[in-house]
Amino acid sequence: MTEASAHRYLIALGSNRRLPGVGRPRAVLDAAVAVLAEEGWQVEAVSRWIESRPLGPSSRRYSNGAALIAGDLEPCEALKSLQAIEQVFGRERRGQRWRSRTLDLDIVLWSGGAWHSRDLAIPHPAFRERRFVLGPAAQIAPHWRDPVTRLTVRQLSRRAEARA
Ligand code: PH2
Ligand code: MG
Ligand code: MG
Repeated sequence: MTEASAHRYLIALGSNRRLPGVGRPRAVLDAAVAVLAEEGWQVEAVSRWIESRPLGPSSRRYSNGAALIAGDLEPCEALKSLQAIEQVFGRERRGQRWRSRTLDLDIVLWSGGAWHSRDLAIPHPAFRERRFVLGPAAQIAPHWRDPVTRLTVRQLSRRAEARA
């Protein structure tokens, strides 16, 4: 029998560049989920991938999705694990903010509630306005409650759709 994991995270996945050897953005997201599992995360649920218009300066469309992952890493260590996976997929952190990227893995919510440190804020500060995060997240974690607004992911998703 395996011990239950200490922490669960709702993460958002995004890609808007193809990666040689892997393929187009959707294939990058598929491959990222496989690497999450290889790195020891328990992948409990994965949304469908959606296509979305880029928010910000990039002109390429994104593939986006969400996943529920469990493990024993605390938020700062979890962020490092996700950033190491981004690097496996050739993500460069130099240069323009929000430049197009092969893989973006963001922590949206954490089972421990809110977290703030120098490099990391949970909940993700912008997730309540992002339909490309909330739509997929509502597929896999509709009842998860945002610790700040006390609204569920489904309620936040419906609110964002109504405002669009
Ligand atoms: N991520 C960004 C900036 N803009 N636009 C879409 N559609 N999807 C994203 O994942 C995204 C974006 C910064 O992380
Ligand atoms: Mg990111
Ligand atoms: Mg992001």
